[in-house]
Amino acid sequence: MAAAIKGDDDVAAAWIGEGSTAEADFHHALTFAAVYQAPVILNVINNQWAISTFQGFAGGERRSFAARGPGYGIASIRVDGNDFLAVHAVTRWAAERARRGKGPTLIEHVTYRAGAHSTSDDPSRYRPKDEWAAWPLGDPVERLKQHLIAEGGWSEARHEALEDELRAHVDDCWNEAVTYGTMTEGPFLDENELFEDVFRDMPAHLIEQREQMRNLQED
Ligand SMILES: Cc1ncc(C[n+]2csc(CCOP(=O)(O)OP(=O)(O)O)c2C)c(N)n1
Repeated sequence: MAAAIKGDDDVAAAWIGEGSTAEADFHHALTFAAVYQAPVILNVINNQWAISTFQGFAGGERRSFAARGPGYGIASIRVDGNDFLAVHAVTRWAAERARRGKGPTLIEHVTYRAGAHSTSDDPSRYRPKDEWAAWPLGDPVERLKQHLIAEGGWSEARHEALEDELRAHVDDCWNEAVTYGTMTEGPFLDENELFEDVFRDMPAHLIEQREQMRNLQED
């Protein structure tokens, strides 16, 4: 909204999981965006799973997530989220609309979370182990690669070289990052700081908790 008020052509973009669309905050955001015609792109990443909860729980089997936009007067579109060029095209369209003062756009990206939600998640507990293999839309990088090779602008050799280059770049970044510390090796923060800089006057329950922590540290 700051960009719109200042007359800049900046555009804001947000990403949210399909599961989180069932939280009230999502609808506050749609109302705000529609009422103020905010120059924003609201991306719903429908990866079929909200940890162990299938997207149908959030209503995705009755209507698409994109269909939630028109009720608010928001232009909306559903895209194959594993098709790089399609995602690029709709995002450009949405950004141009926002820049021209035509307000928000809702984009539903249909995709699939092939791996676990997090390191503590075990997907085999709530869905077939081989479900990912049946997902028809395919790996987006592989699809783009095949497409570009078919168009004549890319090759297996160039792809491999780029992968090596990117892998080396990620390794370099990792090696640099660990020079600043790691979760297991430190440097560790002073836990007493946990209670500071939140309230001007520390409330009684925090003073009590800090006391409890100090007692534990002494034990
Ligand atoms: C209000 C609230 N309830 C529950 C959680 C726990 N939680 C963390 S991630 C997650 C699943 C989110 O799924 P989705 O919105 O589809 O996003 P994705 O993880 O697929 O990107 C849940 C339930 C939370 N963070 N906040």
